[in-house]
Formats: sequence, structure tokens, C-alpha cells
Amino acid sequence: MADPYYITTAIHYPNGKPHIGHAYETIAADVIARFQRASGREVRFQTGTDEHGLKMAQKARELGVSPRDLCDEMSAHFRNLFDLLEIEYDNFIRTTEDRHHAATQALWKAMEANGDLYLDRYEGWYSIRDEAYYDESELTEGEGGEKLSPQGTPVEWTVEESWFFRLSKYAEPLLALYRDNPEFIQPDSRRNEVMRFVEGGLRDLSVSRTSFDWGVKVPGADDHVMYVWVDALTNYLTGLGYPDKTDDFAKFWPADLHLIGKDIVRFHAVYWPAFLMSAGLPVPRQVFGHGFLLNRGQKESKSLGNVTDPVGLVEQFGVDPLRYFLMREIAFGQDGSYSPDAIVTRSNAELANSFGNLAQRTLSMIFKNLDGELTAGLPEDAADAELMSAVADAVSGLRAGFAKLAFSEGLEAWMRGVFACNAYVDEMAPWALRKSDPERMKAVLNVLFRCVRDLAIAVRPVVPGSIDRLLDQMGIAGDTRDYAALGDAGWFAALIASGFKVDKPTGVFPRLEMPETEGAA
Ligand code: ME8
Repeated sequence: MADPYYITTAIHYPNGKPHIGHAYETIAADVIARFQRASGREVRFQTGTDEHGLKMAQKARELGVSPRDLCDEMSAHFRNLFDLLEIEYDNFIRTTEDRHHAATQALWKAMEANGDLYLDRYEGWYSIRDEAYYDESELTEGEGGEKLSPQGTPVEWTVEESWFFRLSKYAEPLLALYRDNPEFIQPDSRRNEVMRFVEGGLRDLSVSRTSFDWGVKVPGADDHVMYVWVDALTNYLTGLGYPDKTDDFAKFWPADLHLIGKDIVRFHAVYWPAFLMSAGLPVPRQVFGHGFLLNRGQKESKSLGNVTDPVGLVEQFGVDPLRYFLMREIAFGQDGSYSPDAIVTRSNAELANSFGNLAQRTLSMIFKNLDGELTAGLPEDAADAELMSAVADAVSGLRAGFAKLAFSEGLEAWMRGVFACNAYVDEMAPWALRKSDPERMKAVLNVLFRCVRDLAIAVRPVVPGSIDRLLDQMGIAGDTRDYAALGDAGWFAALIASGFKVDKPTGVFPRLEMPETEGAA
């Protein structure tokens, strides 16, 4: 039986169209999901939209539409973007669905049954944008003397009757969780931040609102809706059929990985495990807070006029150059910068010129010089063995990097394999061997074919569409494109026995044009 693996992204606020940060997080999760599937795990990958809360209600009012209509319209934009980015999710959840209301109310009741919910009055500094209360001590001052949250968003003094969750009771159990499971929060810098925060003591958390009604109703107290984060976090359970004791729940909970941005680590690493402990449920195995994507080093904002539509980037450059760039350019976990020229530079250098050219040259020489025919069992010399071992190292380097979410490191290892192949082509000069030693040329091209196939399979989670177009041309069957196939000693002989011949190849990684406006910007 395949080992199950459950990965989730944050669920995104559909109060506007998706931005590049949403694309980044979801692409990274998709790469992990595909990598785990390729490694033989049975994967469940969930994403979705977070549709309740004051922020959504206010945005709808501002636009003169109902919150439901706003959610329907915007949630569809997220799905369309994810289709365009070739995200292979298994479940797209919307928190306005009935199944989610039922799951959230069930979790609430479980926490209540454990004595962790009580009614009181709340006063404090509330940021609508962050949907969070802050302590006076956490606030900063804006340019006009106004009070701002640690995220730089405006806060308002708010007083309301509220249900409270006994978060204070969970400080010790949480610290024990972090201590016993250093992998629970990653990277380490975020883990340290969270530990300092919890060591400072936890106050009970206000978990209901009476000032608006766009949310999940508190069971037995219809004038209260749940704090949007209680409802949002529960999505990870909803997708598995909670509260029903489903097979999916038994198989996939606890989640292996909640992939989220650094700004919402506190919600996932403090509140969420406390809610779960209260409800008597196991906590997730890991919360990973990735960094933020900056546009040429700057945060995107409407006022700066630098908001990039990820759909436009895909239309301009294609989906795989964007996917590759994001995974390769940024050390995962840290902030990173992107720009159209950086996407073009990276994609041209590594996908088009290095790997694409290697694949295209190899297939085209086999087509032209060997009538497309492959041959197994040819004599191999030391240079061939050395190349194959460099490629095997590259493949295992990629796998080791990806297993710890170090995508850039993994792809760097992969590139070393590509470079080794290109150096081998230059050194062997098969075009010259054609006249001087045709048998040796044949051996060289067959070695290259095998190396290209292994490198292609290894990198497939990152650029799946292009790699599938390449593997189609190489006769590699759809069900032999995962990592188990890499260890198959007989694949090459089997391919030849099937009568496969290389046809005139078509390049799969086109060279991109540098955007014209780039110099001026
Ligand atoms: O926070 N770069 O939703 P959201 C990288 N609904 N990642 C970014 C980013 C950027 N510039 N901007 C945002 C929410 N993100 C809640 C989550 S989960 C139970 C509820 C990331 O639409 C952000 O860190 O504001 C988060 O992980 C995700 O995008 C959705 O952000």
C-alpha cells in the first residue's frame, strides 16, 4: 500500500483577483504533490478559497454586490488561474459550502465539550485587513500618528460580546509540541519566532463576532458567527469529510504539510494545534512558512501600481518558464524577487539553452544519423560510465533537495547533470564521429538518450507539461514517468523491443524574447 501524503495550501481570500503570491504558493504545493506522487506516495492535495469574515463582507458592500456573488465571481478566478498553472489539486474547498459549515460547527462543539469555550466581553485593537486582534504593545505608529498592526494595517478599538477559546491553557502543551518535534514549524527562523511568542504567555482568544453575520453560526448562539480563522483553519478537516469517520480521514489525517506564507504562521502553528488538541484530534506533522515574493524587491500594492496579474505572466512566457523560475530562483523559505527579465534570463539559460538544447540535439541526431533507431547493449567506455554516474548523482541531488523543500538546491543539482551531458556532447563530438567511427557515435547517442530520459523524469514535477511533450517524443509511456521507472534496468531494452523509433523532434522549451519595455522600466 502506498504511503499516504496530505498537503494543503492556505485557502486564499477571494476579495480580489489572485496575485503572484497566490500563484507562487500554489505552484510550490503542486510541485511537492507531484514530487510525492512520483515518489510513490498516495497524495491528497487541497487548496481553496476563504470566503467569510468582515473583510469579505466589507469588500462586497463597497462593490455593491452580495458577499455570495463576490465569492462566486472571485473564487472562479482562482480556479481558472490554477488550471492555467497546471495545478493538479484533488480538492478545491470553498468555506461557504454546507459541508464546511457542518465541519466547523462540529469542531466547535468538540472544543466546547472539552470546556474550552466561554462567553465574555472583548475589547481590543482589531485589524479588519488581518482579521486579527492585536495587543497594544504590538502596535506601531503610522505617518499620521494612527495606530497600525505589526503588518502595517490599520486597527480599530473594538468592543463586543464574544466567545473565548482557552488558548492560555495550551501554552505548555504547545511548547512541548515544538520541543519534541523540531520539524513541526519550519524553517527554523519561524520556529524560533513562534516559540518566543508562546513563551511570552498566551491570552485566551476571542472566537466569535456579533457585529456582522457573514460567517459560520455558533451552535446554539445564532447571533454569533465564528471568528473567520476558526472557520478557515477547519477547512483542512472539511476536505477529508470531518466530522464523519471517513476512510479519507483515517488515511490522510494528520496532514503531512500545511504550506503557508510567513505572515500566517502564528495562526497555523499556535491557534490551529491548540484547537485540534482541544478537540482531541492529532496535530499536523509540519507547518512550513514560505517567504514573500517581491516585485523587483518591492511589495506589490495597488498604490504603487506594481500589481502583476499572474495570468498575464503565463500568457507572456508560458506556464513552465514561470513554474521553473519560481522554484529555481528563490531559496524556499526566504523572500525572493521576480521580474519579467529575470524569468526570461533563467528560462532561456537553463530550460531552453541547456536542457532543451541537449534534448533537441540528442533526438535530432538520432533521427538524422540513425534513422531514429535506438540500440541497447553497445560497448560503453569510461566517459560513458562517468556521465551516467553524474546524471544519477544529479537525479538523487534533486530528490534529496525536494524532499526537504529545498527546490533551488535540488534544481541546482539537476543542472549539474545537464551540464555534464552538454560537456560530454562537446567532448565526444558525435557529428565528427559520424564519419570517423559510426559505431562509437551510435553508442554516444544512445547513452545521451538514456541520460535525457532520466533528467526529464526527475524534473517533471516542476515543468510537467513540457516534460510530457518531450517524453511523448521519446516513446516513454505515461505510466513509466515516475521515479520508480528510474530504477528500472530493463526499460531501454523494452522500449526498443516495442519497435519505437525517434521521429523528427520538436523543441519543448522555446527561447523567450526579452520584454521590450524592460529597459525603460
Ligand atoms: O491569509 N508572496 O489568505 P491570503 C508569497 N485566507 N506569498 C504570499 C504573498 C506574497 N507576496 N502574499 C500572500 C489568507 N501570500 C487566509 C489564509 S488559511 C486557513 C487562511 C500567501 O489570500 C499568504 O502568506 O491573504 C497565504 O499563505 C496565502 O498567500 C493566501 O493569502
